[in-house]
Amino acid sequence: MIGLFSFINMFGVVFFFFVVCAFQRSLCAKSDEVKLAEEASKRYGSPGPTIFSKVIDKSIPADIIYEDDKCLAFRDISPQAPVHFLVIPRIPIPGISYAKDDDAELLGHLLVVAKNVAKQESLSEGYRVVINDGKHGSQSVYHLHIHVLGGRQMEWPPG
Ligand code: DGP
Repeated sequence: MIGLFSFINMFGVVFFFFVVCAFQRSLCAKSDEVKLAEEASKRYGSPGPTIFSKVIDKSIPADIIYEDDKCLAFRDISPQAPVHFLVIPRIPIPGISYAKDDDAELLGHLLVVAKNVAKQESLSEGYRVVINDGKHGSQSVYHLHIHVLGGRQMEWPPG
């Protein structure tokens, strides 16, 4: 009987420990996103969260084809070419026109990732890299993103 009690107690302690760890992990993941959003709002104004924040925190599904500590690449939901992916920074800069001069390293990193993922996607014949900005640029999601389109012949000028 005592043996059964101590088994149940031990199981309870292990279960409690497991729940606390899981809770702490989820708090850490969230606080990273919150920290980035706070930093972004100080540097770039107060952008509202966009759908891409949900892609980053994985609360909505996306076909993510690359990620590191600074950025993600994922397939566009409405592809305009056989291969069409977006590269976005984790920090929610609203658009390229909001970027600061000292963001040069991050902006360079996004382009290097765009080039590497294009290679990973076998775009050996070339591709187009596009950043839409603001109203005249027909930007629809106000979280900086680089479009990479390939797998067909592109035309010029763009519409
Ligand atoms: P732009 O017009 O440059 O702001 O392009 C925004 C792109 O984002 C557009 O091509 C469609 C894509 N997009 C919008 N919402 C989602 C989404 O929830 N998931 C994915 N994968 N792409 C999205």
